[in-house]
This record gives sequence, structure tokens and C-alpha cells, in this order.
Amino acid sequence: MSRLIVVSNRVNPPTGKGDESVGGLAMALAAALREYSGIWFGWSGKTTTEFTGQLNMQKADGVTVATVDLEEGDYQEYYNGYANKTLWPLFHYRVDLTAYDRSFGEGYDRVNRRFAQTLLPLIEPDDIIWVHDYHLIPMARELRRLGVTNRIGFFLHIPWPAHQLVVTLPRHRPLVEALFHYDLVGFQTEESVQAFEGYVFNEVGGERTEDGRLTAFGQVTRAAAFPIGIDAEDFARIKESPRATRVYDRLMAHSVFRKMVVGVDRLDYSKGLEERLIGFERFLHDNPQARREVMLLQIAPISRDEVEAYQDLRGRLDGLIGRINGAYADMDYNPIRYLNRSYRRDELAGVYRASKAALVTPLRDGMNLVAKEYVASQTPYDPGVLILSRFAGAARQMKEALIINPNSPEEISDALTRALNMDIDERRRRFESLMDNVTRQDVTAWRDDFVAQLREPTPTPALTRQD
Ligand code: ADQ
Repeated sequence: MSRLIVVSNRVNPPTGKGDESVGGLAMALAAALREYSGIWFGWSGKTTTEFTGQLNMQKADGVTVATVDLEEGDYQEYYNGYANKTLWPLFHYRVDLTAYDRSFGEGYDRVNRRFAQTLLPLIEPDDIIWVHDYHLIPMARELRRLGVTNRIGFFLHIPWPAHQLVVTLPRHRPLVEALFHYDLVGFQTEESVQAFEGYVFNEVGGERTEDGRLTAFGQVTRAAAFPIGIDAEDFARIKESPRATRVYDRLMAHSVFRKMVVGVDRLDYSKGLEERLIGFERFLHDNPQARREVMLLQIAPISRDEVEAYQDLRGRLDGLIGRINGAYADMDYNPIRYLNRSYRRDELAGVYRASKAALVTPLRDGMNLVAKEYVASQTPYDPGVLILSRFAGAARQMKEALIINPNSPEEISDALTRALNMDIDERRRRFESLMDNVTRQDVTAWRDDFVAQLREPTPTPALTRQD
């Protein structure tokens, strides 16, 4: 069988079987690479004064890892610049935060070119190549320029935005054209596929071929939705682990007579943290009896702290939480517990299980794995309730969650009231349906589906698989 080469900005393989510090996605990709004896290629996370193109090869838990260092200027323009100050905000509908500097785009293209040149000697004729996420959209074009004819697929982990947002980018055409160098382009949702097609048909006069593919720029590609999942089996195991149980017991001991609501997100403006806190404030305001009974545990590890918009958000959150706690706390009660740190997956499973409800309220999100992890951590006899934003890709599949508009404090407040008063039969019914989806569409199904379709020499028409 042909080898698989995974390309992503950061390379993060587990160090061993019981490594609970690594995310579920990294575990799933590492498992695929072990199965197909492949290579994981990307940035080392280190910068040097000058780019050397030197490959660092390592074996980590059965996976061959190949990394390259970046030049400091590359890192600023490609990573902090085009990826995180241009594409990330724009693709999350934040035109107000989008930087349109030309130098960022140049740095982005340069790094993709350098990645392609560094990867080239490792590619064998039968390998299939799977490129991940918005940092690396031009990778296939750069590899093709170097003569690579292998099958190359791309998966976008974040939303593809509406046509009118894409065209605010000064160089939107080359960016979209770059996607046509892939054999398969995967999105999280059917909505993203349609938005992409909307651009292709209306902006550049592209067309659908008879076999369901897309043609534009004199090229052909195939676009389809592959909703990502979590490693549900692994979560079923870790939620029973001694560490998860210890965390659960500790939280329950401190929350007698109190109901805990949880939020877990990277500290990012796309996650709707401010709106969530304002919704929780509204809930406390409207429900005096809840004031000593309900607390929100918000875990938000600091992310992309070199980018100003993230520093600003952090400052605003500190102020907002201070205000709410100042107004509603008592000598032995704090409504919001706020933690800027990371936890292991088994610890998070214990936290989720101890929470009567989860607030997953992004303003935009490709999928949102926390929603799925929360469900997978519940016990069938006393499950908690998931409150989920309609703007998370996950809302397309998780219809039995309480679906809300995160911009509305009233909807958040009402959903909390409903979740915390929901009878056990309704909670079980909703949980069973959600859990069924989380188990069926897990990360292994996602990965195997994508790889199988990428291998296929003659593509079949795009499938619609949202439910
Ligand atoms: P993210 O924006 O990072 O991912 P999400 O899908 O929620 O968002 O994944 C976050 C992951 O980080 C989860 O596995 C979560 O458990 C973990 N995490 C969050 N806070 C943590 C903490 N304090 N400690 C430890 N772990 C923590 C991007 C897209 C999403 C898409 C994923 C996968 O933005 O829309 O679902 O990729 O495709």
C-alpha cells in the first residue's frame, strides 16, 4: 500500500501510548501514519536567523517526523502575519480584525515554497500527500511546480467564508486557484462546500463537471464535506481512568449544592467568550435564586499571544470577569472560576463529567471538538446538557443539543435555565442521540474516509453527509 505523508504547520506526535497531553486529532493522524508507515512533515516550532532548509528527522512512537526550522522574518509574515492576522480572522467573518498587508502574503507564499522544496526529496512516486489547514493552502501548487504528480489532498479545519468576504482579500484569485492543484479539497461542513462553490461559480466562472467535480482556472478538483470527529473510543476509556475520576471527585466535593457549568476553549475571539460571559451575567441577573447555586468554570489557555487582537481580548475578559464576580460573588461564592491553562485530556474528561451543562458558544467555528468531547465524557444515567452555538460546524450534526445564537444574552440565559432544570428523561434522550453521532462519525471514520477518497483514481460525485 502507498505511504501517507501528512503536512501541517505544527507537528505534534504523541510520545507514547498513554500520552494524554496531545490532542485527539494528533493521536488520530499519528495512528494513520503508523498504519500506512508514513511521514509527518511540518515546522519544528523553532526559528533561526537564516533559513537553512535542513531537515530534522526523528522517530516518535512509531511515526517518522520530519521538521524544518523557519527564519524569524518568515515566522512573523507567514505565521503571525498571513495565517493568523489575515486568513484566520477573515475566515471567521472578522473583517474588522483582518490585516491586508502585502508583505504577509509574500511571506506566506515564500514559506509554502520553502516547505515544498524541503519536503521534495522525501516524496516517493506512490505516496499520497495530505495537507492540513489554512497555513498551507499553496503547498500543492508549489509541489506541482517542482514536478510532483502524486495525489495531493487538502483539509480545511476552519470555515470557508461567504463569497463577499473572500473577495475582500486583495489576492483572492491566486489563493483559490491554489486549491485547484489538489485532487481533493475537504471542508468541515456542506455549508463551507457551498460557499466555496459559490465563489468558484460566481467569481471566476467555474463549472461543475459531469462526475461532480469542479473546474476553473483550467484545472479540476473535487470539493466535499468531511465533518471531523473525536476519538470517541479513547474518550470512553479515559473518562473512567483514575485521573479523570480524581478530578471528578475533587470537583464534586467542592460543589455540593452547587451546579457547575463548563466552558473550554483556546482564548480566541472566534470562540464567543465575551458573549458567553455576558449571557451568564444575564442569567445571574434574571435568576436571583441561582446566584449561590450555579457557577461557571471557564478554562481558556492563552493562544497566539503575540497577536494584538488576542492581547486585547485577554484584557477585556479579565475586566469582564472581574466585573461579574465583583457584582455577584459572596464571601463563600464566586460565580466564575477562570483558568488560563491547559489540562490533560483525562483531566478535561473529569471536568466535563462533573458539569451539569457545557457552554460551547463560538461566533464561528469550523467544527468544535469540545462539544463532542463533552458529550463523550457524560455517563448515560446522569448526562449533562450541551448548549451549542448555531455557528459551530458541530451544530449541523448535533441537533439534540440546545442550539442557540451566541450573540443573544437572553438565548444563553434561557438555555441555561432550561438545561439546569431539564428532567432526566429528556437529558437521556438527547444524550443518546448525540452520543450515537459522536461515536459513528469519529476521527477514525473521518480520516479513513478522506484517505480512501483521496486514493480513488476516478473520483465519484460529491457526497452529502451531514447527518
Ligand atoms: P480549535 O479552534 O483549536 O480547532 P476545537 O475544535 O474546539 O478548536 O479544538 C480544541 C481542542 O483543544 C480540543 O480537543 C480541546 O479539548 C483542546 N483544548 C481546549 N482547551 C484546552 C485546555 N485548557 N487544555 C487542554 N486542551 C484543551 C480547529 C478549528 C475547529 C476544529 C478543529 C479540528 O478551529 O473548528 O474543530 O480545528 O478540526
